[in-house]
Amino acid sequence: MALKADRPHRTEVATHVRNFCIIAHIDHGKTTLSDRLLEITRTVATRDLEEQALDAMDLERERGITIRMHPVTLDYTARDGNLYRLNLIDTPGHVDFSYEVSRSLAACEGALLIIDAAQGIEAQTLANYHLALEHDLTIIPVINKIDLPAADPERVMGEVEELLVMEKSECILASAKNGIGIEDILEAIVHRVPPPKGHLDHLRALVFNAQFDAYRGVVSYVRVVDGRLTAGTRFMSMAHQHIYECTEVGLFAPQMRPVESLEFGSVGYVIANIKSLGEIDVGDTITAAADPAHIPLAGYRKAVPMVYCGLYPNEGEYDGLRDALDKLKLNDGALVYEPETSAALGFGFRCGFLGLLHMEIVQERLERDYNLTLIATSPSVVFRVIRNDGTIEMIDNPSKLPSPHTIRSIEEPYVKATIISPPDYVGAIMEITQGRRGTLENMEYLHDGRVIMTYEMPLIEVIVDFFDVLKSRTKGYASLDYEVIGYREGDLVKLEIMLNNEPVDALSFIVSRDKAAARGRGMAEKLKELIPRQMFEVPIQAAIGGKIVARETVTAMRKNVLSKCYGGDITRKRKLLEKQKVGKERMKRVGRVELPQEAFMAVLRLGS
Ligand SMILES: Nc1nc2c(ncn2[C@@H]2O[C@H](COP(=O)(O)OP(=O)(O)OP(=O)(O)O)[C@@H](O)[C@H]2O)c(=O)[nH]1
Ligand SMILES: [Mg+2]
Repeated sequence: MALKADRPHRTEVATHVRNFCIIAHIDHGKTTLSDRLLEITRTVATRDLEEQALDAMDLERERGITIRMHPVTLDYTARDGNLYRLNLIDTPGHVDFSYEVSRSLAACEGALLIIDAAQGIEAQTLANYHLALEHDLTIIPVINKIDLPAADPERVMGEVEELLVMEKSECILASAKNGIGIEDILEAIVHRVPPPKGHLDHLRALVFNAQFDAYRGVVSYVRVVDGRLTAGTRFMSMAHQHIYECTEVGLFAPQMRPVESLEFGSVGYVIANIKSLGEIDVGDTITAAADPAHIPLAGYRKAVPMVYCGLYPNEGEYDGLRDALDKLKLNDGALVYEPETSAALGFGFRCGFLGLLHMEIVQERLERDYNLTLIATSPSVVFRVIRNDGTIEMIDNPSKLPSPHTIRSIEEPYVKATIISPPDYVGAIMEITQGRRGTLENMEYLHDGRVIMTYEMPLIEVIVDFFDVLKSRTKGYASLDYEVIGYREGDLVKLEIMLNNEPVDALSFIVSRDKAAARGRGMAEKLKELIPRQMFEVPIQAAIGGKIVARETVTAMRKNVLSKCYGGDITRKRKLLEKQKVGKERMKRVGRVELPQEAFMAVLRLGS
């Protein structure tokens, strides 16, 4: 279909609407600030307001982090006497979820960039700032937590001038906790963020998120760009060319509240008879079925899984795991999975995640909400393998790596990593990154003495506990952000682990050749610590291309837990046996050897 420009229409301005998102480095106070905005605009009564009200998921509340973006509509009477409708989107700060941020940006004209007054600009502050610039948003810097004794707003304003090239006078000083500066923030949104522009007719709406509800089907989160959506509107999804009839539109207030219509410029939800999330894509454009637009709205970055691992259930739980993954997938577009079999672990799934935190969260939800016991294999990236005959294969599981003599080259994903740290730790950072094949691209000193270092590094080196090591070596002061920049050739080999003289596919991993032998030794030592003694001797070997590079042995022992009970108290004995059973649940029998979950994740802890 040739793209025809949409007919010119008169552009209107929704004078009293403002759409903005809240972005920041993790923990700088986005969700707490949202609380204050909900409170001051009486969107939620103070007595009903729980802390971090928008973090609705159990996991979000427990961990104190935002995982999902949350839209909410506020009505605010400004100092100029006018009533404004503000659509706010709270976003997650962790690097794994930066795609959630890019979704939110596409629905807004402005962004509040929150900066912790004690910590200053961190790696994700910069990353989010650049994302907001790419989307042409008006950025309002908010220096939060000025109530903290360690707060130094002057210094942070200096950083804003230096790094964000914005005026000091544009900064708003605030404390989300103590309610300082909240009205100034609202006024700045009203006066600095431009109102949305669009056409009165000729419906176009951007689907920036979608959730599945068991009773109502798909709830699409939309930003109406042109025209109007009402119950009864027949609309078409431009990506799939399917036509639906809208049954309800509404606002997030913060619960879903039906309204008569969503006009251009507004943010809300749409319910139609959409049975599964596969029928509508996040990033899709909704248009009127009777008079469709020709050009879909520009979307945002799609979520690409970066990290893969195998998830293996206990015996008899395979179907349960499949159902649970199907259900989770309904509300987690970034999760991918497909069945896989492992010689060692049996039937399971190969799953793809945005990063390690995402992986942890999915695993925790599967275990908790669906009552499964899982063994996770060590995380891997996707390698690009070029065979001698020129064919290319994408390998997300080290055990699937073809035999070395059929391979011309192996390429791996690289990232650009940005680290911000006080100068005292530069030496430590250089040491860590060098050990991980990082090359320093740039190093800059800020006025406050801190250093911004930019590295190019293989992604696998970043996901394998880089962040933990960085945090511990810099006493928690360094912050990290990274983005994938493409594939590069590497001198890579597969390291195989053998237990009891049998290779265990689930323990093999791909590593750079010059580090392979050392990693093999580290792995063998770690496994020796982790594998409980069995009734027989267990040899552990690490091999590269059939050549053994390390060997350890777990000596045999007969373990009798009951020997601890002197008296004949049978309930006590039962308790002990029960306890042992619980301890065993996370064990997997591989050949004749019982392996604990930690053994599969040992690769992750080799660096520390
Ligand atoms: N002292 C002080 N603490 C604050 C302030 N604002 C937020 N906090 C605290 O900072 C921590 C993080 O706050 P959140 O609002 O969850 O931060 P966030 O930016 O939403 O975090 P993520 O969504 O996980 O990126 C919490 O313990 C808050 O209580 C403030 O103004 N002053
Ligand atoms: Mg939050």
